[in-house]
Amino acid sequence: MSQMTYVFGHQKPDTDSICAAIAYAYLKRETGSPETEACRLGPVNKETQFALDTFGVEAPRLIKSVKPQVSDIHLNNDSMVTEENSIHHTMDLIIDNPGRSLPVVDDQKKLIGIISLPDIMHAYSDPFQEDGLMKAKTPYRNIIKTLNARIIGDTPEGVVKGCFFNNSQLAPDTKLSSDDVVLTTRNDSSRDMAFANGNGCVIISDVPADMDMPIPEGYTGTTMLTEKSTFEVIRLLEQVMPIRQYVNHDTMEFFMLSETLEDVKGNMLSSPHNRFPVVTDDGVVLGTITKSSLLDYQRKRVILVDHNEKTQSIAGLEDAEIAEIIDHHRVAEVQTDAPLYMRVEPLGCTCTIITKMYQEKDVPIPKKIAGLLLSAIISDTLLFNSPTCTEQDKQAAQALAKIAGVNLREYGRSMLIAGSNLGDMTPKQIIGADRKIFTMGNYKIEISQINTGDYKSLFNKLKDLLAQMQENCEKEGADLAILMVTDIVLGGSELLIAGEQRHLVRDAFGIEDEDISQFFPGMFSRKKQVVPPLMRVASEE
Ligand SMILES: [Mn+2]
Repeated sequence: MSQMTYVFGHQKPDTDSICAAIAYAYLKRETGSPETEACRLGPVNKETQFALDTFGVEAPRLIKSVKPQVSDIHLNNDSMVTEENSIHHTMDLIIDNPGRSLPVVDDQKKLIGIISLPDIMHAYSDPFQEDGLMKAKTPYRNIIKTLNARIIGDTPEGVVKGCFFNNSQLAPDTKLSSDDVVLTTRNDSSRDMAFANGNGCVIISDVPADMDMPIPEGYTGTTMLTEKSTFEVIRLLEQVMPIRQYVNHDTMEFFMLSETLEDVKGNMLSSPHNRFPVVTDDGVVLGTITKSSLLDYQRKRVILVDHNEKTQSIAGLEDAEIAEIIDHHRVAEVQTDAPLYMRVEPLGCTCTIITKMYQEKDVPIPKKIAGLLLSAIISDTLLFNSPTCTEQDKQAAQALAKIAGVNLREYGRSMLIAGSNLGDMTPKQIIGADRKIFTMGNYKIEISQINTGDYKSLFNKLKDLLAQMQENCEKEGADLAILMVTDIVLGGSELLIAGEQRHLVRDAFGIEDEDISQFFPGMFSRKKQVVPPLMRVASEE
C-alpha cells in the first residue's frame, strides 16, 4: 500500500497557506506522487473563500492532528469467531493467537463480544449431558467439521433438536425420536439399534477413511462416518457446542481506527486483556492489536508549506515524517530524523516558489490552480504593496493572471476587500483571522494581522479589541499581543498593543507604554517590518 502524504500550511490559514497546499498537492500528484492530499489546519477566511469561489475550487479537508492513529498500525491478525463457532475451533484459534482472546462477530462481521481463554475454560468443567447439544443449539456443521466426518444421506442443516445417546445406553425398547443423535462404533454387534429412530442422525466411530459402511435398509436419516475413536468422539462432542453462552458482551474493549496511539496505550495498560479488536466507524472488525503492535506503526508523512515553525503547525508534528518544506519565512527550529527536500526563498509568497516549481518541472498550470496561486500572491504582497514583494512575485502574478483569465488589479482589489469588512466581524474574529504565535528570547508574542478597506470601523471597536487581546494573553500565557490592521489604500498599518511586556514595543517601534495604538505609514509586512525589530529587542535582553 502506498502511503498518503498530507500537504498543509500554517494554523489560522491565510490565502497563501490554503492555495499553496492545493497547488503543491496537485503538482505532486502530476509528478509521480498520486497519493498526495491538500489539507488545512483551520477555517477558511473570507478572502480565501472569495478566491476559492471565484475559481470554483473546494476548500481542502480540515485536519487537526498527525499523531499516529490506530489506522497507522499494521493489522496482520484478522482471526475472529461467530457465536455459532464451536468451542473446539475457538480454542484452536485462541491457542494459535497470542493474546488469549478473540473478537466475536455477527454475520456482517460487526463486533458483538469477546471470548477469552478464562471464559472458554468453563466449557471444559461444565458437565456434558444428554440434552447438552440441543440446549446449546449446536449446528450440525460444527459436529461434521470437528469430527471430520463423511456423510451418507442428506447433510443435516440447522441445529441439533434432540438428545445425544451412546449405543451402549440403548435397550431394545428405547424410543428414539428422529431428532436424536446416536453414537455407535464400527465393531458394535448391536449397531443396528442406533438406526432404530428411522431418520435421525447416527455417528459411527472407528471407520477408516476408505471403508464403506453398510446402512440398514429403510434408514432415511443421516450417517456420519469418522475415523476417530469412540472415546475421542465423546470428548470432542463436548467441544462441538457453540461458544454463544461463554461470550462476554459486557466488558468489550475495542479500538476505533481514528483513535490515537497515545490514547490506546493508556487504555491498554489499564486493561486485563492483551488482544483488542480494531473496528471501523460501523463496528466492523478489521483485525486485532496487541501491546506490541504499538511499536509497529507507520508515521504520517507531511509536507509543510508556508510555514516551518512547530508552534504554527499541526498537533503531533513531532511524531510525523516531514518529507518536504516549501516556505518563504525565517527558518526557526527545523529538526528532522531523515533528510528532506527543503526549499525556502526570500520571496513575497509561497505560491511564487510553487509557480516556479511548476515551470521547472514543465507541468502546465491549470486555469483554476493559476487563479489560486495568483490570489495567494496578491494576498501576501497586498497587491505588491508589501516590502516583502519581489520582482519574481510580480512576474509570476502577471503570468498567472493571464492563465487565470482575470484582470490582475481589478481582481486583486475585489479579493482584498472581500476579506476585510471589519464592521461584520467580532473582536475574536478580527484577532483570530490571521494570528501567529512567536517565541522570541524569553517571550511568547502573538501577532495578528488583518487587511482592510474599512479602516474607519476599527475605531468603534478599539476598546473591545484591546480587551480581547488582553484576555488572550492571560489565557494563553503570552507576554505581548499585537494586532496589525493594514489598509492598502491608506498605505500602512495601525498597530494595536496589549499584554504585560509592552516595553518591547516601545523599544522596537517607539510606541510609548501609555499608547494603545499607532499608525505606521509604509508598514505592510508582519514578517519583515514587525517580527525582526521585536526579535532584536527581545533577544538583547
Ligand atoms: Mn505566505
